[in-house]
Amino acid sequence: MLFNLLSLALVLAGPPAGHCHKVAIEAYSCKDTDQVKDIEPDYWKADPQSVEWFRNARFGMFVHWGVYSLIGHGEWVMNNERIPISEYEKLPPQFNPTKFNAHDWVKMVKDSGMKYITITSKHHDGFCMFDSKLTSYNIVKATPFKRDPLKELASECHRQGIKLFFYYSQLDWHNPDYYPRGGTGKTAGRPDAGDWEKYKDYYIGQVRELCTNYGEIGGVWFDGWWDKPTADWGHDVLYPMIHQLQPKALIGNNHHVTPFKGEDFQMFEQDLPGQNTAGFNTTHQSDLPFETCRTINNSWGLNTADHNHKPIPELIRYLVQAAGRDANLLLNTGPQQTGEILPDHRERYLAIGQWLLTHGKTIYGTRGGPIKPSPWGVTTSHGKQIYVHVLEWPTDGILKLPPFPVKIHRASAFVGGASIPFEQTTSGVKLTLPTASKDPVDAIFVVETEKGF
Ligand code: H79
Repeated sequence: MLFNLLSLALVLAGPPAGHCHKVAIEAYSCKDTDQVKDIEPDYWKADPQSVEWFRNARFGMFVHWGVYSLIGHGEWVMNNERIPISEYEKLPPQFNPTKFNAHDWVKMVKDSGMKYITITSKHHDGFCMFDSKLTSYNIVKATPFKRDPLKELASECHRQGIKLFFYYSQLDWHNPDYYPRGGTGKTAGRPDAGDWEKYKDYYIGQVRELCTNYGEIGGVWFDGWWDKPTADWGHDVLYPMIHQLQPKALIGNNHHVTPFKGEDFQMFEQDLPGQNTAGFNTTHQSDLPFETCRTINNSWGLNTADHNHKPIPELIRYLVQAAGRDANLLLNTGPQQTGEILPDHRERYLAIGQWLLTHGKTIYGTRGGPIKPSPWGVTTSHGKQIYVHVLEWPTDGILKLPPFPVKIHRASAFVGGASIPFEQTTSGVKLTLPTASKDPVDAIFVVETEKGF
């Protein structure tokens, strides 16, 4: 249906054959590992202050938006419905999200208590949601919209004090040089030939554009590595290049394996650190900051059939569960083809923001623990204060905690601040929870200790 609406021929001038883009830092074209050794040590990691900022931020918005949003069957539609490139290329001429309003998005993010946005600059379908000189398969050159939404978003983020991260798919179902193919994208109709080195030039060059043309960015969030886990992806060049161009930017990669050298945070998809409902979150937990991404319904890109939006209390409790495991929550939305955020999602984000207005002190700037996540809930801490988040109320109203290695001065209800009885012995700590503090979302108590632990 959608494909029949317009039969405009789209000129798809990819990078001219044989043209090699000079992309990364000097070492790039050289395979000599000695050159890699020469890369300044500073370029292997992000500025520690911005890593600290990230750890404190705790809550961000993930955005999956692309020409797939026109179909409304999620961002994998090209692969799942076996749409060949020749058909998929009919989407960009129909993509005209004139209701996209960067100011409005960023304001909603602020009002929701989120500190950063991570948005798809290119998903697996290969279509670029930013102005790229390396392909005309991009939103400025191939759509009637002609605007660069990432530019508009970057300006608004700078204006309103929100950090902007770019999701970038290393996997590409459109570029013919993504060859040999990986595990997916085999029905795109590409010839069985291509030049992997050219693809690396292309993709690293695009990341260079993202790190050059949008002012200061918060970081780059890679995905798709798992499509070709044995390939040479040029990370030894890619990662230092990003840190050189954007010293404050954090690098993360959704490869589902132990973090690689040069990465600044470890991510988990649809699972809390330590959980594995998705099946691929078996990775060892590193010392890097954690982030977990989660869908509001069950889809990343717009899926018009998926109305299974999680209730607000469940989302708040997930944010609390993430913070209790020392992880940020990156909560996803798939905007519509018009450029608008679904009202069902907007309403949920804003409700979390309302909750954070009164409870944010127990989330932002905290660290997960010191008591490990338990069936009754989690703890977060800030200096001498330990915030006890009771998610399952104990039947007898007594919360039993393991022994504390420091003296407790006081225990109180977070809301209202009234003291509550506590008992500290060498075998453990007991808090007597007043029924008046019951809260079906999260009942928070503050334990003040002599010194943090
Ligand atoms: O962008 C969203 C999804 O489109 C993308 N990542 C999120 C953030 C995504 N791609 N795939 N998946 C999510 C889940 C499927 C993963 C699999 Fe595999 C790829 C299953 C088999 C191949 C990686 C490798 C995980 C298991 C093996």
